[in-house]
Amino acid sequence: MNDLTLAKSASGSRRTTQLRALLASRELEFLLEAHNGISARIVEEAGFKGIWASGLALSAQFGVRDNNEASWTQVVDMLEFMTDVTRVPILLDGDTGYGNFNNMRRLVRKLEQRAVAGVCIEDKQFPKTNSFIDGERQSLADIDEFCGKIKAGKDSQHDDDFCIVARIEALIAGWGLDEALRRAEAYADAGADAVLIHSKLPRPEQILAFAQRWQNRLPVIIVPTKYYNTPTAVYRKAGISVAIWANHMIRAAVAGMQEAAAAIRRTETPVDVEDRIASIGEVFRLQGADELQLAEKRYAGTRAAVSAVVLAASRGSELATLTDERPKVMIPVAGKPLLGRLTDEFKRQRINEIVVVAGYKPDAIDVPGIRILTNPDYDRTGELASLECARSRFSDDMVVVYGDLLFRSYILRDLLEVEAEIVVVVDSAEGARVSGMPDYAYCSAPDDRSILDQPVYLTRITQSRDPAVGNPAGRWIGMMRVRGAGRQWLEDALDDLRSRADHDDLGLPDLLNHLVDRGRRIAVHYIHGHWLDVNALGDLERASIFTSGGG
Ligand code: SPV
Ligand code: MG
Repeated sequence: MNDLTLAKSASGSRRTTQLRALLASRELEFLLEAHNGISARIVEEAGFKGIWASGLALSAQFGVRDNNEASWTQVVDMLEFMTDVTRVPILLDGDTGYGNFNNMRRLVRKLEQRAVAGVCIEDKQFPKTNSFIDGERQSLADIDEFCGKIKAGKDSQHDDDFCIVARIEALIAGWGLDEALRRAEAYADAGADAVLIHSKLPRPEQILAFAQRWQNRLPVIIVPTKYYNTPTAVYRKAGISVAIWANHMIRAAVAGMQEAAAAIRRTETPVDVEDRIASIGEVFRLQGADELQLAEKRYAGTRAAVSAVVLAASRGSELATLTDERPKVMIPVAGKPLLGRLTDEFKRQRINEIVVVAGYKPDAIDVPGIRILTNPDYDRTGELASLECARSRFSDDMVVVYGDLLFRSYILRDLLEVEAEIVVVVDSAEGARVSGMPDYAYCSAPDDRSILDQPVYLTRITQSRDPAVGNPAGRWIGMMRVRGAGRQWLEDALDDLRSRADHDDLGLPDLLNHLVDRGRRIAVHYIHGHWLDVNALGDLERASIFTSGGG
């Protein structure tokens, strides 16, 4: 459910129609109070078929009294937040209608515009006071004037099913049952859709006496705040239509907040309350954060999250004493470790899930924002085994890269634009200085920038030139992207290769060759220089020139 603006329910009926059905239902129905968007959502999720937008609770969440201190437009604005995030009908506690018949007319029109299903008005004077504060001292509205307000409201509604509930305060104000019934008759004649009979006694006898004499001429709504412990079977037997739990969400929120505030203040830490309060994730869920992420993919052209797997297990013993205490990827280049430079590049492309497979001296890896996994057999296994170590963190879109690479930012940025299941980055620059063991890439076509968008596929990677296969089109730089079905290809290949006797010696080129042999199309993304890897001491000087903009 995340069309947050729908006025209709999942069943397709309008909220007004649903509220009318609740009032007409032969079952006892329940509304629960809500006072803002998130509480409304919680009430709906709990399974309530309707919401009571309580004047008391709405005032309280604003931090003001239930005396019409909040303006009615402030109330209606809050109702819009509530109807935006729910589909069940909302019955507004509209106090006295916020004025005379004319204010009532405007109120009804505004409520319809905001998808509120009905309004309950009480026969007191504006500004009202909550019924539980000196109820006897409150003067009731003149019956004729109040009937005029009901009629004006009914005449203003555009949707026939919009409900106007007439609330009778005669019992609260100490007038007795006969006056309550006299008023109920008059309000029914004026066109009310239901009556709400309110009582502040701790037992239900007043409302039961009313119900017995009223005989359901219109549906009867009750608010068992003071007589809350009456079994609901009693209401069913009395033929009550709707019981409203009128203030329980604001009271739950107040108690929860007071407890948390006191504990955090007392202990100077949220540690004690952390497990008792909602997680941030739960708050995001109630806000519908997931829906926005989906919408972003659809409308904002935002690419799905890409992750990175960095293979950084080897010591790099060619780098002599520089790696006595740290793996190669932690050697600083112009003051920053290689791995730090690499993760900076990822972050620049909003790749934030970075898994580094360490091996040699993993504790010496100190780079923020990465997840370190370890290949315990790094000294007798190859890159394939390290990649296996990261398998539990594979994602549907990931860049796999050697940890000793330095490259210009555009190389990764452009790679992220390529639409292929698996794509390898191949440098077609002739005569690039080579240290270590180059990975020669043989491809279906050479790098020809005059032919745009020509798909090129990998045919083989070898570590020495192989005249039998022809001329290499360039060097694989040790970076690839795997996405969509490519992830399954990769995992299948890892499974296939596990049974090979030489498994422990295998590297990523063996994996790529196996994929090619299996008929998988590995796309080639050509670049022309602008990268280097660090294999030997001489590379470090080049690396430092490279990072200062040269190379
Ligand atoms: C409300 O919830 O604001 C009500 C019910 O009007 S009561 O507080 O009982 O008056
Ligand atoms: Mg109220």
